[in-house]
Amino acid sequence: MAPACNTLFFFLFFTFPLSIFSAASIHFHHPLDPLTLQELDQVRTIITASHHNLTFHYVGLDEPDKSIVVSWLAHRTTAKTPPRRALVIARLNHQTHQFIVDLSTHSIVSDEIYSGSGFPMLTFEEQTAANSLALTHAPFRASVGRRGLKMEEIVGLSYTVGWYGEEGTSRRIVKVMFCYLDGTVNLYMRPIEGITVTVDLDEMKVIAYHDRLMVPVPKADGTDFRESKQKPPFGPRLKGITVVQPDGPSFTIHGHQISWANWDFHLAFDMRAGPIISVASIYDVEKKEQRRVLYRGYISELFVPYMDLTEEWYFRTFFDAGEYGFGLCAMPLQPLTDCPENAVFMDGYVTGQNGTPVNMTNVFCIFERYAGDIMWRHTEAEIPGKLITESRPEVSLVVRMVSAVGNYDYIIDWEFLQSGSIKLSVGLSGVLEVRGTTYTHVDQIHEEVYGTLLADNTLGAYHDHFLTYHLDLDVDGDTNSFVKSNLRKTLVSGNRSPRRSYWTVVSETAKRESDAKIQLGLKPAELLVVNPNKRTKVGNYVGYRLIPGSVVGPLLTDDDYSQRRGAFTRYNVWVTPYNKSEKWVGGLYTDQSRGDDTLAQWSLRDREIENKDIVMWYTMGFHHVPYQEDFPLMPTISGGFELRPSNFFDSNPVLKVKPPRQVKWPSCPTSISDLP
Ligand SMILES: *[C@@H]1O[C@H](CO)[C@@H](O)[C@H](O)[C@H]1NC(C)=O
Ligand SMILES: *[C@@H]1O[C@H](CO)[C@@H](O)[C@H](O)[C@H]1NC(C)=O
Ligand SMILES: *[C@@H]1O[C@H](CO)[C@@H](O)[C@H](O)[C@H]1NC(C)=O
Ligand SMILES: [Cu+2]
Repeated sequence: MAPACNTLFFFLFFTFPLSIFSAASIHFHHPLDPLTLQELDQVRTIITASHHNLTFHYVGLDEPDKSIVVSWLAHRTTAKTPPRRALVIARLNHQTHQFIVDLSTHSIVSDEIYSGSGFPMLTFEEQTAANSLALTHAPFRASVGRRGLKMEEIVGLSYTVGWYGEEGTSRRIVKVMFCYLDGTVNLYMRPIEGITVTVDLDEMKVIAYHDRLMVPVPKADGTDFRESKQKPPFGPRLKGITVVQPDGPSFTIHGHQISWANWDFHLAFDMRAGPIISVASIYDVEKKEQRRVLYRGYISELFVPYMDLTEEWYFRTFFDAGEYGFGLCAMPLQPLTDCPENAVFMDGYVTGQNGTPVNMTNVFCIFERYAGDIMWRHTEAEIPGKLITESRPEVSLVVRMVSAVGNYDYIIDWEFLQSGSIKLSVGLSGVLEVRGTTYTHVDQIHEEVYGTLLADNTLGAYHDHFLTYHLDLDVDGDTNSFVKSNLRKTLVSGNRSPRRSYWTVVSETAKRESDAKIQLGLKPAELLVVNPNKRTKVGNYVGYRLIPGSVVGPLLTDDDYSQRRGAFTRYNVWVTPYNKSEKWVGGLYTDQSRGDDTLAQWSLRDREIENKDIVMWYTMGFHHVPYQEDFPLMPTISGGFELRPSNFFDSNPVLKVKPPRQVKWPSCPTSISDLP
């Protein structure tokens, strides 16, 4: 949820030698490959040749049209890669520019000035500059003196300010808030309340200063999370544990294309979205063909509104992807702890504010998961004189990224199963955003405090996390329909049966967008994306279904300003016709947006979605009421959902999956019967 995910940034700075990018060969690319370091540097060279003093806020692949990608895939050995293009969003003279750069012709194809509401993602460098500026602001230093705090122990953090109904043009601003170290590295547990420094980012000037109240800074004691800082008593220690693959992994990676078991997909890194999974297809052994499942899937936005109305808090309604860059905040994964021993790692590249590419090492890990679970089993005990047991271990493939957006660490997993399922999960760890208070015991509190008292002087604020996924399923082809199969309670009349009631399935195919806006709740329904032009042998439409996780929806009113900006959370499921430019549910320019470019607005057109290329948007989330166990750092809490084949295969696709080869442990018995 919050600001300044830039701790590691400066260690990772990368300057590309000039000689390499001119020799860059571009014809080996998959059309959806992210821009390479060479290409990113080329983008910088092309743009800065004609534009000076601009700041780069986003650089990424301007993906080719879907039809071009699909036809490239069909002839991939012979087809020429479509021209490589970059989308660049930059600020220049207080204006937002949107450039398209063609890397094959080394030219700027278009340069549009955006004049609507909202601003691009913040850069690390401007946040750092704003924080430093705030720390040197004389009235701030006076406030610090009054509080008896040490200047050198203070850390500034840039918070996006949202929009609360202001009219007219707005300035691009952040509010810098402060935390205190002095005996801990867990600075978020030591907020310095009451002070707000408002900084104009384009001018890089302080434009407002408030010191409203003095509240004790929570103590450092007990906040540090590092092993070296922990004092006894300690918990029990487990024996060693790992996953061993003596023959290596069962997946292969060619560039960004990953193949494992029956799956084949493309993995790209984007500085806004983080991981993007594309052109996922599964090999059907019975049909002997590669079948399309998902054209593109990624997290379009993470909306994190806080519920505290105090002056230093009411505006904290963050859009982590659109404001801070979910990819930009990705952190190098730690071998052996973030990912198991059998993981392989992949780098990603982002662009710094001056256009310089940055190598983010180990941004993804890819590994096979074996956690002792069962893929399928059955014991047949009903045949007289026989006991037949058959079972298979579950082994899956996981792609992981961790993004540390300020205090929060989001663990993003895409898990592919041999059964054809894709499980998407999000783990939340890291530290809470807390408010300093005078209270040290709940019995002292007789006012609304918008949170839980977690420790002395420490209130954990109520908030939500909403993650909206873009899921462009292309089940066996582009043209799909969205089907809602309601499980309907039916009463039995007359003497038809001794039963009084039963339930049955009543399916409706959504014709238009308005038919597919779904607030999940107690009414059971199966939600399917089917191909109405393809049927199984017995005649069912081939499909995939969404199996939602725990259901969360907004508790704010629709006319609340932050909820207008986050209106895409109003429904858990939306379906829209595919449109290449409808990518970011909170709008392309999310910082200080006014809700005029959200999924909720797009879908007001109520377009036709039956037997069309459609995109499903799914919002999962968490209402977060903090508990004391979340202090000083949260054990991971997870949520997720599943995309599961549903009449996609003619029968169980993993019946004939053989168990993995047995691993012989050195000097260990391979089975119980080998034991002496
Ligand atoms: C770029 O910024 C620098 C420093 O602010 C200034 O000296 C220079 O004139 C600017 N160049 C242009 C082309 O605006
Ligand atoms: C990025 O950094 C990693 C680790 O230092 C290195 O192995 C990799 O080659 C770098 N990537 C490029 C393209 O230079
Ligand atoms: C695609 O979406 C954008 C933004 O909503 C809209 O302006 C444009 O008209 C749409 N294109 C088509 C072909 O519907
Ligand atoms: Cu939370």
